[in-house]
Amino acid sequence: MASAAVFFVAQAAVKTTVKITTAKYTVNAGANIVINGRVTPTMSGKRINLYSAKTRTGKYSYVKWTQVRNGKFKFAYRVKQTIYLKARIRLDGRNIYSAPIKIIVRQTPSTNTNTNSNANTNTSLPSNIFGNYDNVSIEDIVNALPLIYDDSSGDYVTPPGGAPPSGVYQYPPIDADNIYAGVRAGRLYLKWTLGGTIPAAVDTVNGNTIKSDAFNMRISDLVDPDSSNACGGSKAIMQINIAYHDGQIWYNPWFKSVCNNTGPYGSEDEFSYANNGAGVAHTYNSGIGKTTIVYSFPLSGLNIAPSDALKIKIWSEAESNLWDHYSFDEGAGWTNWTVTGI
Ligand SMILES: [Ca+2]
Ligand SMILES: [Ca+2]
Ligand SMILES: [Ca+2]
Repeated sequence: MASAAVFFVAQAAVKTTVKITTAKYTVNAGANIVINGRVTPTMSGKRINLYSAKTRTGKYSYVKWTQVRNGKFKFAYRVKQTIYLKARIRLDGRNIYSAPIKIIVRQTPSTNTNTNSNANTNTSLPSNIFGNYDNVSIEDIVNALPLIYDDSSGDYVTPPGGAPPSGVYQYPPIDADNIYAGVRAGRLYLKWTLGGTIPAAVDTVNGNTIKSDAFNMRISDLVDPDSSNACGGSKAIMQINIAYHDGQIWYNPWFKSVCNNTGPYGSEDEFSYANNGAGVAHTYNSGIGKTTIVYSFPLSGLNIAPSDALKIKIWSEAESNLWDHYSFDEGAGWTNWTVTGI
């Protein structure tokens, strides 16, 4: 996978400025641009938004966000076409804008088989789907996955932060119902059944524009994960999010594993892991337009193996233009899970 490093430098003393040291980069279509940033002072927990535009002076649209950890932040952005990116940092109530970085994309095929080429030809899929997905049928795997967690339906909860003051909205596409998981040929496959259909176009509801639906799972190998001082007892965290922006829909499955720091933490965003990587959304019979989401990760990246006796904890969330947690669902806490080959 091609990657490139682009550095933002923000200096916050009396006057805050944002400086970009690399303003142009040329990569192949489908490459994963890694944007590393440094912030001074460290400002842990500060949110940084990434925006994209088709021209330097064009309208910039929100792509994704991350948080500063120990003075650093990082975005991974998969590029399809020549584009401009910039990060927006909010400090002391003011928005600090960076200058645009031009990402020039050569339209050559990527050699990464996990990379979406948008040339998938299933006629049921719109042409505006991007990210890491594969439309080839894996129904034999999906149908063999054992149930690992049975969540209730319609059981939305309000998380500690980011929710509307009157409580979260009920948004069926993120309402976890059942979760299935199993291993074949070195990959962990996961399937969630949901309370509603994942929208095939940007969804506007209750005056909110839904920006992403995200499904999360943490893995622990501890008897009592919550007593751990290392990444909340998690040896790995997995997410798939489906993001809607610029008329595009993006599948973003990712993982982090092998905790490499210890608390006390200001927030869970300060957990740090040695490994991170991407997974694949399997969209033959799930994903947008369906009431299920199926995705997979390399077992080696997760640092787990068949027969491992572990624990899992799950949650899911929808982000809107107004609320980080427009809707939220979670499991009942740490639940035993034995990694099963299928
Ligand atoms: Ca549920
Ligand atoms: Ca259920
Ligand atoms: Ca629940």
